[in-house]
Amino acid sequence: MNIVFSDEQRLHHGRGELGDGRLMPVVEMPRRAEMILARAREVGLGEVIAPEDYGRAPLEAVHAPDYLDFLETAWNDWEAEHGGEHDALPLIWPVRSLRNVPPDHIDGRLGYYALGATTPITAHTWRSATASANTALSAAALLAEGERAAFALCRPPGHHATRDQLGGYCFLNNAAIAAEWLRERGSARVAVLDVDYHHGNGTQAIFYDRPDVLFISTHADPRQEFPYFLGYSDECGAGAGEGFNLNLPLAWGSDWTAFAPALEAATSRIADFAPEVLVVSLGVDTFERDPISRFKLTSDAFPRVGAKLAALGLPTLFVMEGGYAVEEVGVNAVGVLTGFEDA
Ligand code: Q9C
Ligand code: ZN
Repeated sequence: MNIVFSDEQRLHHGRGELGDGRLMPVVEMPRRAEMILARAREVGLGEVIAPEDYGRAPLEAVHAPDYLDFLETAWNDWEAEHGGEHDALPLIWPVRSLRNVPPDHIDGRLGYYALGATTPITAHTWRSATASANTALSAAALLAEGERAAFALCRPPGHHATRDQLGGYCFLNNAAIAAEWLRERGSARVAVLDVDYHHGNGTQAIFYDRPDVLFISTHADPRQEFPYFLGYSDECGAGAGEGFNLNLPLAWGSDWTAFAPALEAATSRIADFAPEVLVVSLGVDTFERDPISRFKLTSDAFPRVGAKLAALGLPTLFVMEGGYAVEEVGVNAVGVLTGFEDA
């Protein structure tokens, strides 16, 4: 299958994320993409194609215009106020006891448009995030042209980004943008399966009231893990979307024995839904040596995930999400894709 990737996706490189009570080195770094690209070339997965620019319309189909304006201008506003020596990070949020209104000052706006403090905005964030979204759209276009599968090597990732909030290293929800574009291009039903270690809260929220986009996520139980405040098994969708959201949380320490039945439940629900296309939010932070995660999948699990997805027999768009064991991220991510192709 062909790979879509843009050099501009290398530019965003945060200097630190807040964690464990201090500023820590970022784990979502350009080298992740280099490792995945190198492995894809090594196994001869397919051609590497640069994305087309789809402009603002497909972003606005998923994200609020005021949020996109914020993202585009945040670095300039931050630099004007604080200088360019440190990345932009939020410090206060419109929580329960406060008012949910966007203020004028960049410090207040950061909190309004962010759901956490682990996601630095840098001078290049907007360029990399839009390139990442265009990568997802260009890979979706390959499916629309009749390809069986395509790999969007997205970075920065997307699944934590909501309609109007960044977070969890995500700015634009690449998988949701691609899924919505495929819907508007004529696919009557689209399924999004999120196998990242973390719950895809952004994607869930974007499609929560929609019966035409089924969202399913396997992830670490939010009682124990980021994003903590969404991803529970009783979240089934709302209104017309009731029954079209399925969360399959798993406990810390889950290995293939625990993961495989969840994957089976997910694929069986997708088969019932009978979508015209499948979008996979592909995170490999379920890996046993991932530095921020606590599942126990070994590298040989990833081709099995790919084979299981291939058995659905659907046109499939893989959209890269998380995976922070940098030395192994290429083997693990590409392992899913070769597992899919070899099935
Ligand atoms: N000190 C994705 O995988 N919390 N995002 C990390 C580590 C944020 C992960 C805490 C995790 C976000 C796309
Ligand atoms: Zn993740």
